[in-house]
This record gives sequence, structure tokens and C-alpha cells, in this order.
Amino acid sequence: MSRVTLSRYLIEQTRSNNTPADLRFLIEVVARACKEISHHVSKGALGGVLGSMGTENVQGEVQKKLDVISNDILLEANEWGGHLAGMASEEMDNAYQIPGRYPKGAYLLVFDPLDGSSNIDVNVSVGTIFSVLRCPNEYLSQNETLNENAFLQPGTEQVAAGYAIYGPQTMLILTLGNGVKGFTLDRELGSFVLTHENICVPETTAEFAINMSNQRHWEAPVKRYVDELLAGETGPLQKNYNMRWIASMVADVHRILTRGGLFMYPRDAREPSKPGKLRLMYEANPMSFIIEQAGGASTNGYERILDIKPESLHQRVSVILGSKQEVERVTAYHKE
Ligand code: AHM
Ligand code: MG
Repeated sequence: MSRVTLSRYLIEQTRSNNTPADLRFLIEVVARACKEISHHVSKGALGGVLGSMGTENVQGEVQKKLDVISNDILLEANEWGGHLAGMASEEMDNAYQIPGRYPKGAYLLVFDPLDGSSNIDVNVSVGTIFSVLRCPNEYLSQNETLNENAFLQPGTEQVAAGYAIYGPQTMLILTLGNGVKGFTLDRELGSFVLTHENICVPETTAEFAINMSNQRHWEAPVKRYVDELLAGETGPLQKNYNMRWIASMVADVHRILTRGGLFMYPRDAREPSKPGKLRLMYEANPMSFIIEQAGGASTNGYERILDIKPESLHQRVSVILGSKQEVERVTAYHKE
């Protein structure tokens, strides 16, 4: 049986699903950048890429060398192809303009270049998360300066989303809005090969993921729900639950796409001004699009994440996503 590479899959999508050619090109370029990031991540200490840069990003987080390397790789790969009007990233304060010497395209690319930064130096899976939006018409002319407002579209407007996971295997998970496909990097071929045709999140689960060390800071509905999970067979849910927390959202979400589960990073009382830790535009939205396309659900406890109208590029949000039945249960507790 012939192997379906990402390129072939994308060409077939342009034929059968009217995926525009420039979107196909954009995804190909992002995938190529992810291969390069994967190469740097895998070198670790041999490549001199571990450790910190000694700088902070706009959110006051220490930047690791690989955060910055990955950001640069994505910018350089995507700026010249003519398929983008601009980019935005966890590692950049403001929207990135396509330099005037290059043509401007119809799309916006938003990314977390290397998610799971706390795991980089300990050789645990990390990844790249990306989201593709259409650029509003008023920003499309070559002379128009792009600003943050162009990006502030709800997640329902995403035309594609995906992530690359750099683990024991490098994989690319992709949705174009018609289901979720998984590709594994064949290092000998140098290509992503379709290995997971139709990724589905089971509706029920007995596994949850949350950073339990924040328990005393949670709001009442999350405390109640996790207490019920911990009570197991003897509690109101009448079954035992297992817990996993990798602290790389890509790896936790990847497990959920593979065998089901519930992932929560709820808002808590540590920093009352921030509605959660994770960022809406380049973490929660792309992951929610993927999870919904795989049959799961994703809310902030009160509403569907994809319906939230963003107010700023680096906006934070509570995230509850995964197997539908459990997401619905904990969302209902918030509404009571
Ligand atoms: P990062 O983008 O700086 O890596 O932060 C996001 C990560 C997520 O991947 C993960 O779910 C979470 O932060 C882990 O946070 P904590 O260390 O508080 O458990
Ligand atoms: Mg991140």
C-alpha cells in the first residue's frame, strides 16, 4: 500500500474539499519548520540548545534558548512565501509584519513555537501549536500596517489548526475543519506520513489531567469536581479515575486524542487578574478546534472556548477540554 504523505494529503484536500492552494502551501511550510524545530530539540545538549536565554517574553516568563530558536525558525520559514499577512506568537509582544520586500497573503498565523518550556531541559515531550485565521480585508493591502485587531477573531473563525509533538516520535496533528488527521515524521524519508486517519476522542473516560499542586487556589466548581474524581468508586461518580499531568499541553492533549481523558487548567486565585494560565489565541483555540473536530468538547467552565471573542493577543483563559461527558459535567458545576 502506498504511503500518504502530508503533501499528498493536502493536494487531495484541495481537490476534494476545496482547500485553497495557498492554505495548502502555508501548512506545508509550517510542517517544514516543525521538522527543523524537531531536529534542534532532538540534539539537546549536543547542539548547545538547552538552558535559558536570560530574557523574558511579554508575559514575564523566562525564555529558553529553544523557545527563541523555534520562534525564529517559524518566522523565517513563513515570511517570504506570500501566503501570510502577518504572524503572532507567544514569544513576541506585538503582531509581526511581513517585511515590505515580500508579497502579502490572505492568512494570519498564530503560534506557540515551543509549548511545554518547563520540560525542554528534562527531555520530556514538548511541541509547537499553531492556528490559521483569514486576514480581514481592511488589512490586506500591501501598504496597510497590520495591528493586533486583525487577529482578534473567535476560534470558530480558524480555517486550520494543529500541533507538532516532539516526543519518542515527532508527529503532526492537523485539522482543516473536517476531522483530525495524524502524521508521523519518517526521518529516513524526511516526510510526515499519514498514520492516524480518523482521530476520535472517546466520549467517556476514567482519566484526568490537572496540576494538583494548585488545588488550594481553585474555584469551588473545580474543587467539587476533583473531590468527586478522587473519591472514586465510593463517591457520587461511582468509578475510579486515574491521573496524569505532563505539564506540556501538547503531550496531555495528545494522550487525550489517543485514549480519551479530561484536561483542565482552570483559573485560580494566585493571580486574580488573570483568567487562567493558558493563552486563548495560540494554545486554547487551536487545541479546542482539534478536540471538537475529534468529537470532544472544550469550555472555560461557562462557555465554549471557540465562541470567546478575544480582547488581546496574549489573553489568558481557563481551559477544560477532552471527553465530552466529563467536560459537560464540570461545565454544568460552574453554571449551578
Ligand atoms: P509554556 O507555553 O510557557 O510552555 O506554558 C504552557 C504550559 C502548558 O503546556 C502546560 O499545560 C502548562 O503550561 C503547565 O503549567 P504548570 O507548570 O503550571 O503545571
Ligand atoms: Mg505554551
